[in-house]
Amino acid sequence: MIVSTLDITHINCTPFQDQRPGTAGLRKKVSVFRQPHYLECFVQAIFDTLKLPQGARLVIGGDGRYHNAEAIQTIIRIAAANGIREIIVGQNGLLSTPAASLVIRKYKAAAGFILTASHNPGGPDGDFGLKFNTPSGGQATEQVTEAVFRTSQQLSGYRIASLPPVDLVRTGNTKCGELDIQVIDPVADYAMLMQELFDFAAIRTWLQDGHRIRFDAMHGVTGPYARRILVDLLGCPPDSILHAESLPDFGGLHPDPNPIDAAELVAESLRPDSADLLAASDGDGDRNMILGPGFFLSPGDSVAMMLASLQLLPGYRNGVAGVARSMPTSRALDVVAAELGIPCYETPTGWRFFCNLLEAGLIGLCGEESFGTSSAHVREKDGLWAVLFWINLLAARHRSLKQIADEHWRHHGRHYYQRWDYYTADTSRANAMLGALRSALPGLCGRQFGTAQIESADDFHYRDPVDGSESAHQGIRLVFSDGARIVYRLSGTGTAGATLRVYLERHVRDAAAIDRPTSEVLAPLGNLAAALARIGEFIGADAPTGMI
Ligand code: G16
Repeated sequence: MIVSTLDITHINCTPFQDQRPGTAGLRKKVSVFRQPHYLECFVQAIFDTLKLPQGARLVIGGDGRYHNAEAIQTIIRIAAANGIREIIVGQNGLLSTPAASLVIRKYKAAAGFILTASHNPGGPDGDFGLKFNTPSGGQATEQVTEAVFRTSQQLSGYRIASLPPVDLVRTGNTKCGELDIQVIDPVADYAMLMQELFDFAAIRTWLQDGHRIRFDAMHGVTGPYARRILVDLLGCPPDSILHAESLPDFGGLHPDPNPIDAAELVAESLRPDSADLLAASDGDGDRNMILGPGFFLSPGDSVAMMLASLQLLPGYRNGVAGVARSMPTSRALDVVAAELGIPCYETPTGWRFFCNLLEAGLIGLCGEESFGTSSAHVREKDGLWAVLFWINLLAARHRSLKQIADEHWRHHGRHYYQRWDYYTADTSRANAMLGALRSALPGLCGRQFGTAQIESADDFHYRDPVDGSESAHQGIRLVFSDGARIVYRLSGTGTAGATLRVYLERHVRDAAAIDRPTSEVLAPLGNLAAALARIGEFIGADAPTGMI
């Protein structure tokens, strides 16, 4: 029992009813988080639920978005009042999400707070978010986040210590009474780990041979990481990095590495003088997009091709015990896993569902359609890791990205893949649509459409193989006899209205048909998906509001 000499106050307030975390933490408009007591109550609900031991160590860091600086000071004061005695925080409050996961693991922290709304826009009118990770470095499970939500609804107030603002600009140790605060270089541990996993010497040689890369940090947290690793350690010219400065409003950009939001990079890839590899990461550095000259690599293909070449890279010479993908992600990974004779697990959307599998050693590589890929080196998805993986692979295989993809597709067939999004301001309409579709499922199975039949129609239900926990209603899927599949689910990361996501996939085995435009191949399936779910009728949208 530690007797505190800190000046701690209990503030009474009315609980907030809307603090249910979504796919990855609690995400709300900045204005919501800035309401008096809002952040404080959510943080208190986390401490009340986690019941960390007195004197525990905590990691704090974020993507540098607007409101991070103030929020970090608040979290430090509440943490101190709740018995935390050691805090590790990234310099200037920065830690990319994968680096935070690494720091939590490496320094054996009891928990970590990551201040991010990931790829969501920032700034005073943008989004803010907070997620908390466990000692494994992974996000809290759905059961824990639900418990936090229940606690938040019954809270009578919060405890807060009176402390001067902590200087986050200089690295080093500070003592505030019995509280020890260590401000660390956010990049050092991460850069060290990357050098263990990848062949930096081979990459340097590849770059010296005249190959070029281009990395778009989208004014998110990865700028300083890319500068240290790509420029200082690998020798890329500084102008290889685009939007390198971390800015609180991401320079007004939408920091989401996809062909729509990273259009500038896509345009560069189409120029005759394109770099050999172009890549982008998001606000908090956990997502990645990979491009080659005139070529976009879909995330589902990326993880499948990574598995196929895994053992060429130093950190992965022994292969992996298994792999996993989220259910809506393309089944390209399954095909490679089957050939290698290793299991491929199918989980609900959300990186947290991979964590038990990683922790139990059942998998060593996993990926999602939402531009997330990672391995067992941390317990979050990792944008720069994926970029380094691909650079290392190009250097090791002496092939272009497109050549690697073509060879892969000729061998395994191609999984054409696209996501159609439909936004509605009225969440009840989207829920009504999914409800109607769910009721229609029994009648859909066995129905014929052209030359294909629906072989199975269900609402994905997951049972975690490690702890047996169950997660219901994780997406409606229709599997067709001709290699096509449609999946419907609602996004869990938005902060207003609802976005219906419709995932379209068609596996084509014929080597003569692997080079067709994706939208041409999938348009009929997308139209069928809209008709079957009566999207126009329920949501009032005749066409998707976004296609990725
Ligand atoms: C988050 C999760 C991802 C998940 C994605 C899905 O990504 O971390 O695991 O795939 O959300 O988003 P949605 O529910 O909108 O389809 P991030 O990068 O926002 O943390």
